Amino acid sequence: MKKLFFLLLLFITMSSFGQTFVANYDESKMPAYTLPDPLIFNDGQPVKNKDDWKKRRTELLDLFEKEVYGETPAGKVELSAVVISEKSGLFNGTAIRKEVQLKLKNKAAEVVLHLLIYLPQSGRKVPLFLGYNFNGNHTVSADPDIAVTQSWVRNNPAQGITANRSNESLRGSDATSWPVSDILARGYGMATLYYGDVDPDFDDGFGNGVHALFPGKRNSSSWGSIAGWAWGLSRVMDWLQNEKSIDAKKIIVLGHSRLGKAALWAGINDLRFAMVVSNESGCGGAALSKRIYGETVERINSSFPHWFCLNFRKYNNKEENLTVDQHELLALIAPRPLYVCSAEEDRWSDPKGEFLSCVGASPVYRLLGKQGFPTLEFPGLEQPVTGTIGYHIRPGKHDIKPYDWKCFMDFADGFFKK
Ligand code: GTR
Repeated sequence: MKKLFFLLLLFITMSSFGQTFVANYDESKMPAYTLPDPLIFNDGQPVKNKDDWKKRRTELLDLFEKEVYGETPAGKVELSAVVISEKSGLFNGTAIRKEVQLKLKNKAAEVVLHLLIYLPQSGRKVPLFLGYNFNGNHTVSADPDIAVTQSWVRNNPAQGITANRSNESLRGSDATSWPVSDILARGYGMATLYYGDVDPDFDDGFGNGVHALFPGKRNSSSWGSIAGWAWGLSRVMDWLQNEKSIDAKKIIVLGHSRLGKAALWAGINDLRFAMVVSNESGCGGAALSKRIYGETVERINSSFPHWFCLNFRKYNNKEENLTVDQHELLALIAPRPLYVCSAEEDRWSDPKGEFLSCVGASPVYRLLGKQGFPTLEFPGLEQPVTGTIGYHIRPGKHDIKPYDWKCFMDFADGFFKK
């Protein structure tokens, strides 16, 4: 009997491993699909004016919460901050670097975030980019003073990461993603923190990270990690907005890849963010789901079962049943400026699907009296197109590069440096 059970288990395991996922990269093999219209209410009535949009926005937000990212708990936390280090005179006497510890606390738990901030030393209030980093603040710059993250990180024996702890050897390893001196030279500040401080990126049943602050029974629309990361960005905003050298009305939230998905959701839920940047956020980010190109809903839910709410799994291989698509997600940022970028070789993130999302979000911007996205034509490489929504595709792989940053800043200049 035991042997039979074992054989059965072996069979089930082997057959599930046997189903290798083959991504579709052929436009001609995409299903025919119709995108839902962001300007039609769920009951079929048209959205005619700005007041109608307010109601429609609530409807759409509710759908994305319940069916995709999960609902963020309404409970509050206490926030306290301690400046851990502060150094001025960096970059030839032009900049200040600060490390700030933010403690989020309530009766259930305490979560500690470590913020790394660079500000021009001008003393003027500056616009600022806020975004998560993937591997810890010490990877953002080779500066030996930045504390090595003590939070959980994914093991990577090739980099000497074992026992889920980072180390000195990674210092500055992600510096090309954070061109600090360029950012400062253009008059922007920059704040970053390790996303694993907010929620370690593995499926632990939502016991750790910010989920621990709101324990209790979970249901099919309880929040996942992306919503947790987005919420964390808002808590950082709570603190940044009172900083005297930061212009609280010009804080831009940005992110690459999974952190781009989190930046989008943060910008949507927190209207204090003045602009949003999605860099190659792909499936569950800026890319349309219904195209079935590159990463799919089924694939993302199986690789990362903790990112979205359980309801999102209803759409595994059934994208046609989604009543929303990601152009409507982008529309929820309106009328604020939004910049989306793709990379040519990053087909997994579906560059065309990201571009079409910008096109699809545009009518909402126009209803609100903004330009939206100025073209229906997919632009050439390194030819940014900009309205209130901006987009570019650059050559190369899935990454965030100084060129991308240059484009975000060119775009942001148009709104914040007038
Ligand atoms: C991939 C995932 C993408 C994207 C990416 C990243 O493995 O499939 O959705 O988020 O990770 O964050 O680098």
